Amino acid sequence: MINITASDTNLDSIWYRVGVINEILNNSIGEALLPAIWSSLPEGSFLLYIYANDTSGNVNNTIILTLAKDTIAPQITIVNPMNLSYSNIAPWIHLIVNDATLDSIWYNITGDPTIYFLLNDTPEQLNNAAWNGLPQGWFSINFYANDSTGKINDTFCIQIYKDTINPLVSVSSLPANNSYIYVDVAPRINISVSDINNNSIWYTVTGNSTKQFLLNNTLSSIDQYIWNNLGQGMFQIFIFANDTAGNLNDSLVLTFYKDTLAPQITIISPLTDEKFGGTAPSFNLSIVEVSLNTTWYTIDGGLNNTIFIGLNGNILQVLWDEIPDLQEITIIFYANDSQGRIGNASIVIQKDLSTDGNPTEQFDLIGLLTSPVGLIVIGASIGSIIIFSVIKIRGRSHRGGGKEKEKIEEILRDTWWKSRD
Ligand SMILES: [Ca+2]
Ligand SMILES: [Ca+2]
Ligand SMILES: [Ca+2]
Repeated sequence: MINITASDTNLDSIWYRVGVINEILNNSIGEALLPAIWSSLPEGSFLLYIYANDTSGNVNNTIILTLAKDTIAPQITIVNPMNLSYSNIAPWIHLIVNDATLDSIWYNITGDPTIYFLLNDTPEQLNNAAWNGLPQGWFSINFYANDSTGKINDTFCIQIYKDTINPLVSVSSLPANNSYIYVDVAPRINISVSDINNNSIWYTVTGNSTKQFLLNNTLSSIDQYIWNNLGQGMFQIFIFANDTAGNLNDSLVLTFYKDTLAPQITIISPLTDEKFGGTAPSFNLSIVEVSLNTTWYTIDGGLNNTIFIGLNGNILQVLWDEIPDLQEITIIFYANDSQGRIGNASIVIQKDLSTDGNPTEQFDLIGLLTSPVGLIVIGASIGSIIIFSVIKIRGRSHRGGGKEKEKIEEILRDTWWKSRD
C-alpha cells in the first residue's frame, strides 16, 4: 500500500517508480503496488522512488524508499548435527538460514519448552544443561526461524541418540591371561562386548599397531603373522571396543609369555681357540629363555657336569687340573627350560701352560718342595751330602779306622730307609 501526500500551490502530479515502471498516484490516497511490479520482483529488497512535480516543472525526487519483498518463510539448512546420528557429547549445532527479513533462529528439545537462540551460520554446542538432563537414548531437536513479516519455519526436527556409556568388554581367552604359551600355536581369544550401539571390536599386539578386527563373542586366533613374528617372552594384546557414539573402551590388556623354544645360549667368552694356562678359565654367557630352569657345563664330554647359576662363572679348578698340557678342550654349556627343552652351545679352547710365563707355577716346585714327602727327600738328600762330605774329608785328612767307616755307613742306611718310609 502506497499513500503519498504532496503539498504545492501548483501541484501537478505524484508518481512512483520501481525499476523502469512508473505509476501515477492520487494525492493522499492509498494504492497497492502495481501487481505487475510486485510479481516481477524477486525475494528481497528493492527501491521505490517517489516523485512529485508542479505546473512550473519543478520535480521533487528526494524520497527513495528501500523496501523488501518477503513472501516466504526462512529457509533452513542444517549443517550439523546429522539426523539419526549418535553422540557422546552435546552435539554441535550449525544452521544456515536464508531470509530477506530474517528475525530469529532458535531450537528446543521435544518435551522441554525451554528455547535456545542461535546465531546464523555460527556453530555452537547444544545447551549443556539441556544435554545433561537428557537420558540415554533418542531425543529430538526442533529448529525454528522466523522473519520480520511473522512467517516462521518450524518444519525441521532431527533425532539424535545420546550414548555416553562405554561398551562393556569381557574376555575369555585360551590360554588364560598371564599364562605361558609353550605350544607354537597362536592363542585364541573371545571378546564379548555389550553396548546398545556397539560398533567395532579390535586388538593390537605389542610391537604391531595394526588394528585386527574381531567379531563379537566369537573365539578367534591371534593373527598368525603377528604371532610368528613375536619374540620369546612377554607380549600384550590390547583390546578395544567402541560404539557408534564414539565411546571407546580400551581398558582391557591381556598379557602372555611366549615360550616355544629351547634356551638359546651365546658364549661371549672364552673365545674360540683361546689358550689358558694353569688357572681354570672363566666364562661369560648370554641366554635367551623365558622360563630358564638349570644351567650346567662339561669340559670332558659329559663325564662331569657342573651346574652353575647366573651368566658368569669359572670352570672348576680341580677339573681343569686334570686336563693335560697342550690339550684341546671342548666346553659345552647347557641350559634347560621349565618344559625340559635343552639348548647348548660349545666352544673349543686349549690348555697351554706356557702361556702362563711363570715356570714355578707350571711345575709348582715350591709346592712340591714344601710337601711332607718333599721335605723328607730334601732332608735325606742333605744328610747324604753331609755324610759323603765327611767321609771324603776324613778319608783324605787321616786314614780312619774301619769302625768309623762302618758307623757312617750305618747312619747313611738308616737315613735312606727313613726317607723311604
Ligand atoms: Ca521471509
Ligand atoms: Ca555406548
Ligand atoms: Ca623356552
